[in-house]
Amino acid sequence: MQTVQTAKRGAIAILTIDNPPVNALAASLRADLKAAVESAASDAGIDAIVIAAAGRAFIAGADISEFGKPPVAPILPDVLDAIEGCAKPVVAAIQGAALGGGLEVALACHARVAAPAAKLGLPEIKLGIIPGAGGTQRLPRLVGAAKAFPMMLSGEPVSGEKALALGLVDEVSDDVVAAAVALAQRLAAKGAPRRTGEQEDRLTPEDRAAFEALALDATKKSGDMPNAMALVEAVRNVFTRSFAEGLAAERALFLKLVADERSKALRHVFFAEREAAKIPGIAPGTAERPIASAAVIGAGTMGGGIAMCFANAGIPVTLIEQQQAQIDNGINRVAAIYEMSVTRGSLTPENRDRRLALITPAVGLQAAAGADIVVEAAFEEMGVKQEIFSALDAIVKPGAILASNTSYLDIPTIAAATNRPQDVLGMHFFSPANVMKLLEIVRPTGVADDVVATAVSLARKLGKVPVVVGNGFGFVGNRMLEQRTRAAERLLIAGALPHEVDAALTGFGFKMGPFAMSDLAGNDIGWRTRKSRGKTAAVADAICEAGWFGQKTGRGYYIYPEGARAGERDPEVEALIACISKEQGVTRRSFTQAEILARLLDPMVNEGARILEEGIATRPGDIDIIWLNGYNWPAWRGGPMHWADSVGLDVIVRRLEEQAAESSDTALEPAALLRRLAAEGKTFSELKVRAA
Ligand code: T1G
Repeated sequence: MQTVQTAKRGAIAILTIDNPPVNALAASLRADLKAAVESAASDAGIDAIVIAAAGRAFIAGADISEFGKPPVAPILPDVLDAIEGCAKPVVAAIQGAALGGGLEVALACHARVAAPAAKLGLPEIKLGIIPGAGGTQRLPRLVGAAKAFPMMLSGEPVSGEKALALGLVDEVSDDVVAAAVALAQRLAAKGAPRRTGEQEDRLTPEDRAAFEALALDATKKSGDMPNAMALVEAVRNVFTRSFAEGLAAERALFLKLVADERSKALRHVFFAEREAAKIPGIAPGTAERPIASAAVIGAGTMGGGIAMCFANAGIPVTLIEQQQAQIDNGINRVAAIYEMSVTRGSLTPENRDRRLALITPAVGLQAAAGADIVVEAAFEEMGVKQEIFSALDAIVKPGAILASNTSYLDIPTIAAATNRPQDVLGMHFFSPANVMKLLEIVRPTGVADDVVATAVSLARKLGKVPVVVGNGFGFVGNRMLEQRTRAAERLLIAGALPHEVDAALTGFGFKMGPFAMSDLAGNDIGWRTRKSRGKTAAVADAICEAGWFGQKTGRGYYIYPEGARAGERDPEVEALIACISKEQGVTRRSFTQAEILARLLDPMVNEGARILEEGIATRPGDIDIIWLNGYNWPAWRGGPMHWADSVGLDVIVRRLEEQAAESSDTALEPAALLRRLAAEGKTFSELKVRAA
């Protein structure tokens, strides 16, 4: 199908790009666009050219799915040379998102008209690369390097209005094609077009100085990300090298980054996020239940945070407790969190007041009567939850959605306490609920499709990343986290120390390691859960029996000197660990960081494979999205399943077999799916998604 249609309006050729869904610059579009420009350029009846687009996006950029494959001519720079080198004026009519290569097409044009709400940006940095088709050379020539560099470093787009103020576009109009045609006619009357690459007047010594200051700051903040440093080098070339040399240097830097593992991981995340939004068996556009108001049961840390999510999204919410004192505490905690944001300057006093006014504190479940959705965030004990759901069943209106925020309890058992199991599901928020992006939507058998679709859509309105998962102990994230926690405990007994285990994960890119994290959250939380499940962990239990609950008690796995945030090694803890190793007859040995990393992450991947076998997760990419958004897995590592693919599943299987032989933990035996993929020389990414 032709991806570019040519029409004529007088002596103006209008080339309309049409490559659904977002006009990504696939090879076919590049070829059609170059041919259409060259044809119009050689048409004696044409004085000027307008490049427009159909659909919601102008051009969404290069086709990311083509990266890593052999290039297909014409490559984008060649298309842009044809545009910029055209003897007749070429004007871009930007009605929607012009991102990445899409903006680079517009930059190669001789002028640009944008709709007020259009989005213009160079987001390549978010994919671990830099603009690869002239963006680093042309954008500074239009708006100055000091304005162009931050746009490319953040990757954030600007509106048509902002682009006009920057000098990035020449006009803003609600009818971009008509305005572009008129501008093209005026330019044609002026003669030779003004080429972006030849404009140097913005590149002043003052602009250079301002850019260098920004570059120095960027080097300090993101010196460990190669693409940020490459961007500095590429933009600096606008001052130090010719346009042609700058383009060549940019291309070389870009191609090197595309081949980097970090960029491959970020491109995997781009598609995995979009795949996770596709729910097997539920067609896009399934009718949703209207959510005009909500209620949250339980005003503890989680309940308060969940209520804030609704208020922050502008949805009125009733926050309910059993007694006045409890709801007073709850609402005061919420007010204090908002106040902290106002103090930090991230929230205006007006918005604080507006959000607080949307949260109605109440005592007694009857206050949930009018809510369209009720989220239960009460004590993590099945009896308590069944009592609440049974009472709610008699109170809330027909069609109301009942959700539990439980982090691992069985949803069907909770639903069985009501006469409306088809309206009951899990909405597992992650602490702090008003901050963490991940929302596990737990879909038990028998829940209505429109309830799931409504929950997913609501999650997005709350600014969350929803991932639909099946019902099972710990669902996906916490079930895999438990494997890492057990592995960390095993490592302490085998010879590693807390700071060595933590350093392995922070060195991998996590913000914190498991022991520092446990000290932060409170070691007694895990202790209480283990006791409720009749489980033990020698070191973790001993730490708690000593009353070392973590930061809140001044010591846990580490000692926290008065007011210190970072813990220090505690000789008493290390002596305790050595004593437990001795009691268990273990001869302690040292571990390399690589060994520690493998022992922590391989069991997680193995549990992920089991989760896929059981159908608790639909895709490996869903598991990666869960770990990126719920547990701070570093995005440029792609997630546990993507990481396993990069290590090699055969390597993971072999290491698990060695660990299983050393330990009595049968969970370390490689999962059948993992063995099969490894034996077939396959990766998780090649796993076909289960049908509906
Ligand atoms: N390449 C391939 N597929 C893409 C794509 C792209 N650039 N952008 C979107 N898609 C697919 C997406 O996977 C989904 O597929 C469908 O289109 C709708 O996307 C040379 C090297 C444009 C703001 O980073 O930000 O140019 O799931 O759900 O919410 O220097 O898509 O339907 O099968 O996101 O309306 C730089 C990426 C590339 C922009 C529209 N460009 N895209 O949002 O739709 S690198 C980007 C977006 C580059 C140059 C460099 C958004 C959007 P499916 P969607 P949306």
